[in-house]
Amino acid sequence: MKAVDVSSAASPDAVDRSASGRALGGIYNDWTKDEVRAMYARPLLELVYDAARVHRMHHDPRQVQRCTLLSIKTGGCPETCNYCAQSSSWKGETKLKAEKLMGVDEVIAAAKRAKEQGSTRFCMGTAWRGPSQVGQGQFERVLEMTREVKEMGMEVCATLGMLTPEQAVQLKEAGLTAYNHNLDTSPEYYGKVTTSRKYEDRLNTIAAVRDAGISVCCGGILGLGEEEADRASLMTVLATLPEHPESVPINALVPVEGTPFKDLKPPSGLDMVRAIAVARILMPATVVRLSAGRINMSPETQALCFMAGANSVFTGDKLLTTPNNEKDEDEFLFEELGLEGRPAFVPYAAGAASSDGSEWHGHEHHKQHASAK
Ligand code: SAM
Ligand code: DTB
Ligand code: SF4
Repeated sequence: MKAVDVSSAASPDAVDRSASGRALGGIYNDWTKDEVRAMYARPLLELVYDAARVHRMHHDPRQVQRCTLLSIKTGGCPETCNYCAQSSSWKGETKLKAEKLMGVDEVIAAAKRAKEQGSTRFCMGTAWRGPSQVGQGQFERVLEMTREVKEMGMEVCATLGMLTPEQAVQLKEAGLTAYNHNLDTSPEYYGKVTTSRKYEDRLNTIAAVRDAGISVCCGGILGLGEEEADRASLMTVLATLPEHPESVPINALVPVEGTPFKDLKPPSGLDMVRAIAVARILMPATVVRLSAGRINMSPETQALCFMAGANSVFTGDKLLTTPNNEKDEDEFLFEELGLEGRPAFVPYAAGAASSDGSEWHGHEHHKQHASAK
């Protein structure tokens, strides 16, 4: 058989450049909307190929973090997010019963179960406009939950709505690793998603979280009726924040009966793959989370999402109010794809230490493990 000469096919460039001419894997905060739109429009497999290369420059591609969500205060929310099961505005139609804030012991028991099942991040959600809406006692209780989950050696994340800078500092002092506050969609389309708050309110909370030294978890939802240009615009906002969010969840709309968006068509699996690939190239060091909507994805689509750079999923039988993938099914998926859990507190790749200042003791082991492959 004739040998194939590959010498002329190898790239002579020391720096691997993407279609935009930027160094692949470089951390940039000055992406333009036009560049991101062009990236969004690339042939999917070319995009995924570049994203997979960026992924390998900053992450161990075999590691996918298991995270567990718990709705610690369900329903009765005064906000009007049109996708959400928990707004009190359509409680007559969703039939979702508002519950009280859970007790500390019950939450810690759930966190322990999550840890036993391999989760390294525990995220607590409240259907609040923000802690200012409730009495100080309730916020204190969330601070106590935060302290106790942190002591268990898990990353602890909360999503409590809008924060004041003082509340962000209190959460930091309690040991909170990350705060989730999504921009959901583009600034241009946001008015179609909710009118009870402004995009700027979201950006202010994100800035308060960053200033308090808590790591930022901020992403969006696909399938709210937006155009592809809105998806590119959201990605541009995220990738041009003064620092990239350490965590970017990409959700597919889960249409919930009784909500204004109940009849919207969720994005396709390949729409999710494309969004993940774009997020990976724009924010190379970030943990990109394949979030809501995974329950409707085939193993093959999920595999493409991991190839495109997703390195986190939610595990456990429930997200906040909607069902999640079965445990057995997820275990099988990890096994089939050769994936392993990502430990807690892997340093944020762009800036050495994770932004909560904690050390990751598995680092040496991780290096050996990674180089042994
Ligand atoms: N109330 C807080 C807030 O809005 O920031 C925290 C909880 S809220 C439910 C957390 C995030 O879940 C939202 O920002 C949204 O991105 C996502 N989410 C909520 N309902 C969803 C749905 N039906 N489908 C997909 N994502 C959803
Ligand atoms: C995020 O971006 N997705 C998670 C988490 N952050 C809080 C929530 C998904 C919720 C899906 C709908 C539900 O279960 O109510
Ligand atoms: Fe409330 Fe959050 Fe749901 Fe909006 S997404 S209605 S703020 S719980």
